Amino acid sequence: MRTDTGQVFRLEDYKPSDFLIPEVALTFRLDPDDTQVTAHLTVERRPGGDPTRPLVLDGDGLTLAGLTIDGVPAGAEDYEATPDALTIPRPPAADRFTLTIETRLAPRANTQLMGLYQSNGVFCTQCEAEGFRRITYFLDRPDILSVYTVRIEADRRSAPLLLSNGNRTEAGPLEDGRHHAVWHDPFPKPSYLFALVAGDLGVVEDSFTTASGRKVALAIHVEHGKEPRAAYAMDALKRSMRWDEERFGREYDLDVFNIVAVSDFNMGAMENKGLNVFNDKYVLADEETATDADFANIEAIIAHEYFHNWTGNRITCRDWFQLCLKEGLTVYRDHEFSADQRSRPVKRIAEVRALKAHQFPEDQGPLAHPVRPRRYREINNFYTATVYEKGSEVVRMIHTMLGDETFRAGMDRYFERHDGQAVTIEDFLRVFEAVSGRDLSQFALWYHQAGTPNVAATARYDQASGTCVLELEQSLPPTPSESRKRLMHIPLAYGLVGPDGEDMVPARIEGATVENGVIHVRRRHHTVTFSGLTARPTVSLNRGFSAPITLSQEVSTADQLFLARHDADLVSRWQALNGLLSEALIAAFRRLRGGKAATFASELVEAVVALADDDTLEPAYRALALTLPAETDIAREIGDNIDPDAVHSARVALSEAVAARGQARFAAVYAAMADDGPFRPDAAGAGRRALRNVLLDYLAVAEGRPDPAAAQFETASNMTERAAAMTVLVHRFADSQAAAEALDAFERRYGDDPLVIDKWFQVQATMPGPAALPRVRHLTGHPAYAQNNPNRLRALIGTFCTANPTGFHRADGAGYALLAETVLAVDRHNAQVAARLATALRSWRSLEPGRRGKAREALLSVAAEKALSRDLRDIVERTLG
Ligand code: B3K
Ligand code: ZN
Repeated sequence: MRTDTGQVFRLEDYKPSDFLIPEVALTFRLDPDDTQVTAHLTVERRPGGDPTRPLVLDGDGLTLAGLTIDGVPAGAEDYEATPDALTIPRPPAADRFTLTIETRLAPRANTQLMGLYQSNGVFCTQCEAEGFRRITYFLDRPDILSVYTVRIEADRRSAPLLLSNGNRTEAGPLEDGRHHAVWHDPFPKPSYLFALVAGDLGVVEDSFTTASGRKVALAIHVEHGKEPRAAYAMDALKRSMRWDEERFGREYDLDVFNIVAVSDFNMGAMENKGLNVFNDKYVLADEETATDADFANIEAIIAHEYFHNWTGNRITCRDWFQLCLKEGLTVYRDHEFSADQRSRPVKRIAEVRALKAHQFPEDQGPLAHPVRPRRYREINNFYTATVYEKGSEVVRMIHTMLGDETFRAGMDRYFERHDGQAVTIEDFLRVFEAVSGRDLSQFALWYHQAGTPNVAATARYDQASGTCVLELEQSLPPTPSESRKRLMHIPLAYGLVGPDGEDMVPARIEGATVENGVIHVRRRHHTVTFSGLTARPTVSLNRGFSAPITLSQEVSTADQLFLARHDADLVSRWQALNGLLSEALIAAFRRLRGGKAATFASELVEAVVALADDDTLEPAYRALALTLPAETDIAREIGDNIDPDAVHSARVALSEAVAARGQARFAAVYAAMADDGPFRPDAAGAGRRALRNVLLDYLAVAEGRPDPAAAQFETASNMTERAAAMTVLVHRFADSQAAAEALDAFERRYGDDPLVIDKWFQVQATMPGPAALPRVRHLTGHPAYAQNNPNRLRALIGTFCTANPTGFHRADGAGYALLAETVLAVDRHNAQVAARLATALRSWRSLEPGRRGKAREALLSVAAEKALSRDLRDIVERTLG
């Protein structure tokens, strides 16, 4: 575990290092318990650097086994080595010198899954953010760019495959059943992009010819026997490579591109240059074992890591405060890719839902931080929804303001000007200012200020003059350590929807800059006047979710319903309906809390039902619109004093009302959406299955018995249908024979396939009500469960704590106790995963007093532990505030 010195890193303290390391030659003599690493570093003094400064290399838990300086073994007075640092107080005076550093590692014992470790016997590395310093002493910071040559030696039988970054330049046998390979990566890169893999894996091979005619060998390495399950990932990779050429003019630059899937991985995947390492969950898929959601995730993550080759690798971050420079931008690029491959409005709605479900609560709670944070204690805790998802929204806003052509010109300029550099958000914004001639200084606050801005809006229409006056007022709530906020530049896309559903075009607009359907809100208050209108418009605001804000709109239910039916923008249409549903659910929650029954307006229920057979809308869209706001969404909208049981009851009541009214129509559409041909994981097929599965839930609710779901479970020909049926059974009819039988059948069929059993853990972990907790505790003793595997832990405990509001937030606090106990146990072997799990309590302050007190006790019990990792202590202390 890393030493927690309590040190805080600050953006304003950034200083270029006094030394550079242009070349690195690494030799690994791999052994599970005693790997020898020899790092031969070419060190240069940075021109202008301070010549009297010592050279201090970062380490993390290292033991120095040997050191030479310019080829001469170092004497005791020449250096000081601790687990955390190697200091050379008086480095050679020359401009250029060499260091040869030897360290010894035990990959098999590395449970943190950072640095060099073993997963199922496969040697692999994870270096972002600061894992390279667990391999050797180094200037482990992203602005040190080096050319790497890597020699790997290993046992030939257990590790026939030897991979590192770049192109392979040499390979051959050694004595004693060992062999070696040498890899050279000609592109200077930061240490966090270094990777090595050695093991015995199966492979799927293919090739890609770039736009300029270069042939690239592609390979995806997976466990033996799982090769057929990598076909979709390979297809997604080739589509990603083509798309980046067509959309951004970016070609791949090495002769080979390798992807390796491992089963022990702290997160989703890693974009190491030429050698992406993946959590196997995001590589392996076929219709029998993966759902449509899995296929979509694989497509998105394969694309994301590939796109990093330009946004992250060729152009990297100057320091970790700039993380959003690569992550926000690359998420934006993978969102656009998925939108182009699938349905744009459906993709956008899914993004908005994810943003509201994950980023909004972060931004509105104790862990709120700017897209570009100014300080951190542990950088791994900043791979957040804010950096990634809000970071992507900021790039999207730049695109919205500049339009396709100028945005592309800005990106082209960014690649041209900064290729091979480690840069900042300021560099990024500057290229867009240059190509557009705009001043983005106020807009830049999106990177600097935390919190979700709110825009309050009212519209009034004056028939006599044909004018519509829109009052807009922005506000930004205070967030931890930022009480005073500056006014933001908010690009608010809008439409004036006429009585016939067509957009109306006003003759004149005054009161704000309005261009291309976007109102630029820059002051606290704007009065925007649209004149020359022939009828009363219904104002549609924040179309396409152009800005990641909350909107408080004084608008009648009739107008909302009108937009829900007629807005030309499908995302806004969904937002209008979703807004109405949220309001209805909040009202029902309040009635239930007051001891009354929940009731719902029949026109709202009918509006939902009518979507099911609206053939003008694609099935995927209908499926999304028929999905009621999640319990966590309702809770977030309510804001404080949350009683999760009442939220749950309100939602159940609304689903019963919709189910009862729609039953006959739902049954007809359910039948019509049945698959008619072979399984296809594409958007159209997935959309039909999604609609069918939403309707299945309603049908089971309407009938009040598990039969429809049991029937689908029996006859399902793919995992999407099977898992959905099992979910309806377990969530709606937990005590039924049918639910028990489905769980048994699923376990028998997939018992030895960990990724599939994760779905079985998940469905039980999300079972509503107090019975989930004993079930989850019991499952921790299941032979397929393993707390030291991040996927298993997340499937069971992670899912329980983040996606089961009534189960986790049991009034007796037993859910919080389970979390505290698990977090402490995991922290002993994997700090990063423990810290991530602990964020499940980030919204504890919004609970009703009884639960709030119990949640606080659980957090305090964790904080009281003396030997916490830096990762976990940082999260727990910030959460407590
Ligand atoms: N860059 C990695 C994430 C690394 C997380 C380190 N704690 C994957 C990605 O965002 O593409
Ligand atoms: Zn990324």
